[in-house]
Amino acid sequence: MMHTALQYEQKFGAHNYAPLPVVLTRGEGVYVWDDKGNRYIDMMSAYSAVSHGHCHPELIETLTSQAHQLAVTSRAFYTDKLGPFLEKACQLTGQARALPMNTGAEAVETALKAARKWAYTIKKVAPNRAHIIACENNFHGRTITIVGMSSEAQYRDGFGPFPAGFSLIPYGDAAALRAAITPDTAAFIVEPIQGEGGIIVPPAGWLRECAAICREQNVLLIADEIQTGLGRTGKLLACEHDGVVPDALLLGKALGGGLLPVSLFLSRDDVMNVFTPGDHGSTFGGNPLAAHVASKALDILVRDKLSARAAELGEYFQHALCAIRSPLVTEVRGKGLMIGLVINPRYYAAREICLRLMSVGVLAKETHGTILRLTPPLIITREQIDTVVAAITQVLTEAAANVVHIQG
Ligand code: IF1
Repeated sequence: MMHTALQYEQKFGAHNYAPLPVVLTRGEGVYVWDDKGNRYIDMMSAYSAVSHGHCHPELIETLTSQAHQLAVTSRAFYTDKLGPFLEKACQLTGQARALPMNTGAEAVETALKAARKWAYTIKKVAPNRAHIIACENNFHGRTITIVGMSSEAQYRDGFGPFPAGFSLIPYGDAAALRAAITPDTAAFIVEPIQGEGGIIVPPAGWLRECAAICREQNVLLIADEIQTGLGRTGKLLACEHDGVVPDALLLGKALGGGLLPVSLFLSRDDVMNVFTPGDHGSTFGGNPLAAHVASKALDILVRDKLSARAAELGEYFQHALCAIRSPLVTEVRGKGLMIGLVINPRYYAAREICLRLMSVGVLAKETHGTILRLTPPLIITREQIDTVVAAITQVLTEAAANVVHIQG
């Protein structure tokens, strides 16, 4: 029996997402098309994995030429593509070494393992006593260890028991970090801007203060830049806004050029050297196809100045959004092209606004019910931003007109 694309996913898939009712069939740059030929501007860019735009021609060329040559070998052997990629990533980020994985969660798990083993072998924490601090409202992935340090009930419900050795502090609170550190503390893992948490930008200088506290207490500062990194917030790394070079760094999403899952755990020599052969690994981690595509993705990021572009266009975009002055919007926040539009839940759920935006050719996704995430590909133009702002203005104006009484 023939099913529609929607029915296929509903009938044969797991219901772990509630997608918008649109079936995408094609992508090019900032645009995607559905199965009816409608074109949309993509304001999701796959949660910032498509910063280079959909099906970037140079990245497609890199992918296909390497795919014809050598794709997956395992790490049982060296390849000609992995080393140059790791060197490039280290040079760009100021880290000494990089360990390649595939998904962000795998890189996060790698960081947690490295931090614990560093604590035992270098900091001399007693066996099985290593403690790691994270922030309330964090998002670092979906594995059992990672959701074990989440404060979001839905991410944890039904998946316990969770590994011990984690505690949470309020995001943005340096005193709480200092108070939470014990002699057993191995690391503090933090997103420079909380993405899933609702595009939460911490107070300026907070990350720098955390770095100083970690340095003073011999605690590893692990920056999870899987979403904020690679130009998204207007700098190559969001840590740069506070002049911080973390002890360890996580990259993912856009690193794969919008084509492949590629992630990295980067750190200092003394941290990375805790791994000895056989300690840790991954079937696909560091494969030559992924390494070559990711290396090209980094080249394009630098050549096309996508970080500076995100800074300039993000400011332009935020300014235009603030100028809408809709009574339905309680706040516009973010940095670079990582923007959150907060919808007043008294009037609409953000998802309703997303559905209305879809009908006028803009695809966006809500988070935590009230925040519209606006994270377009970094190649977006001013003209395309103007089109999106016009669509948002139209939708908010029409939605506000439907509200019986807007309280002043
Ligand atoms: C979902 C969120 C975004 C991440 C940070 C690690 C990971 C992510 C800062 C793990 C992944 C994705 C996962 C995806 C939705 C999306 C998301 F809303 F869940 F949080 F982007 F904001 N660190 N974030 O943002 O990377 O293993 O997915 O490659 O799980 O629904 P991954």
